[in-house]
Amino acid sequence: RAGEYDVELPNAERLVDDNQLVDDNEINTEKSLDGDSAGVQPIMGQGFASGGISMTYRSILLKKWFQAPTVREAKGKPGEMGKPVKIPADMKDLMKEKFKENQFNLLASDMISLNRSLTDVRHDNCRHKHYPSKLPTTSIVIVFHNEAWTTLLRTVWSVINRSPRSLLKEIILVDDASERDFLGKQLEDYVAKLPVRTFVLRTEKRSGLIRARLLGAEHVTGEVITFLDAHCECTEGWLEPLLARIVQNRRTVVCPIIDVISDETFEYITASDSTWGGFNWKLNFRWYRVPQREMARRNNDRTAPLRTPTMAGGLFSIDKDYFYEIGSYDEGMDIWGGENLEMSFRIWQCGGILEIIPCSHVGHVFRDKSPYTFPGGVAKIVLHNAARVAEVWLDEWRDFYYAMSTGARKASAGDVSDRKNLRDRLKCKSFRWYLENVYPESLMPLDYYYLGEIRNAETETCLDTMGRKYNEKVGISYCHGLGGNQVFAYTKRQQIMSDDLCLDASSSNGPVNMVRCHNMGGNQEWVYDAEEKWIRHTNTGQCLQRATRDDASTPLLRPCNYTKGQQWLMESKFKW
Ligand code: LR7
Ligand code: MN
Repeated sequence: RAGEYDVELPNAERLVDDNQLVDDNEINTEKSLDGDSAGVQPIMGQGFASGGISMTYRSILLKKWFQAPTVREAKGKPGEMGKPVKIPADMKDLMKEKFKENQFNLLASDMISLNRSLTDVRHDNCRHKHYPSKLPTTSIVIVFHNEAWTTLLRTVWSVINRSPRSLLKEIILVDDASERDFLGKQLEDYVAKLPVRTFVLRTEKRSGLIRARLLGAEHVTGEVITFLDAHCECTEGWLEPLLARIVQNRRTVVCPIIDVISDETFEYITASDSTWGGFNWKLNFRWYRVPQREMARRNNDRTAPLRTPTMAGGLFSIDKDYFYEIGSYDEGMDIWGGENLEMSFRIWQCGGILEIIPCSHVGHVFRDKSPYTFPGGVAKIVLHNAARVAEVWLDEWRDFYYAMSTGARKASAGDVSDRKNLRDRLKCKSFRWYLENVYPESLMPLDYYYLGEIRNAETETCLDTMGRKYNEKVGISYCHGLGGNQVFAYTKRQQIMSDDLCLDASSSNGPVNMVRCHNMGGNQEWVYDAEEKWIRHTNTGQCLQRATRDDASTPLLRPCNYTKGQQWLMESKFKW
């Protein structure tokens, strides 16, 4: 329904999905799946070719390291080398039943070795890169609520098996009030026997992933904190390039490429290396194609660090002291959501750098639904967290967020004064600076004349996306004044946009469609004449006109004729 907030369920979209513009052929299929990476190739210890250790890094603490040995394929076992697991037909019912526990194929996960082998998915040029022979140590922090045994421990084992041992200070598991027995003493006994110091911390009550991570971070003794979700698999050479980048500049926060572990088959699927993080008006994290300008900045080297406007949030490394200097996390955020964008904006606006390191690959089980409860309701929690982001970091662009729904306007951000003080204390730059310098491609336009409803003067109806998707006609309906589908921005680039959709016409009699904004004028350029109140389509010279009785659902494109049916009011300047 119009104006109602459709809360995006916590189903972080897959990297290889929808029109996120990722080519299929970038999924890596070229590698032989049989043991081509078996055998150790020691390339370490011989100094470093590029960069060097920055003087700001506390170099006395750097450890000499040697590459971890490759995990060999256990021939004949399910899922080895990242292959998909096939469930026998007579087990399909059991499989469906178990799927509900974690919203992934638990039966498949349980069949796979905790030490399963994977292919070396890195770009060829990554394998020959040299990193400093001394790197900082890291502690791995993994928070979980009701995680499955096999996914949790496969995460832990993949860290142990594929990280240079001397760089691995400890693995800290933070149990966020799970209700599963095996995550109690059984887990503690198990991790006590691991070859790397590993221990379990527990939150007293369900505190959400943000505060659980803060608890884990307090116990970190390594120089760098590396956060992982509890259903990941680290691949060969994942850690070295992350740590090496931090050594060069300790204000760099680095993420691996997040590959896809299928929630259905547990197949390991390499993700695109030309994708970065963005966000929409609702403040949902989204993957988008990396623009040409960033490719050019990297001299078209696909293995060079990629500056990303935002991060997905679950998998990253950060210098421990820097983590606290820059304000760790917002403790006022509950359960899930928002912290990824909050940290992204904070890093960029307060003098840091956020990067994806393409030579580091870690798989993550992406799922469609969240398996756990959101005490108090999903909408309430997610909107509360997002409102905190908007209030503290977005300046006037917070209007775009609030415009999208009454739900967002009603959800309370709570007290954000501490976070605003932090922003002042760190002398962070404005959101305008961020849009200009970090993310000019953002869906939030840098300059815009208007944000609000667009009302026809004759019929008192308003342009309305009707919640329709790409390449469908724009709608028109009675003005409800609730924002959401009836909110449009008229931008300085002369687009009429709603989130990622722009009004677009390709022939002089319409229709007027909603097409993904391309920011290149053309069929998406409209001139609003504030005197005459007409909206003229530049390419066709035609004017936007109210709907007719024959088809009351969509406005028309007709020769300009000075009638009231072609007058549009942009007056409800959006106030939340
Ligand atoms: O109350 C909770 N307590 C927890 O400890 C809720 C969750 N958790 C744990 C949970 O068990 C898991 O280990 O927190 C971790 C993340 O939760 P997920 O796996 O349900 O989140 P996600 O993978 O769907 O969501 C992404 O966005 C989140 C926003 O809050 C976090 O930043 C996640 O870490 C993040 N995951 C990734 O970045 C992996 C790539 C996904 C994408 C895009
Ligand atoms: Mn996850």
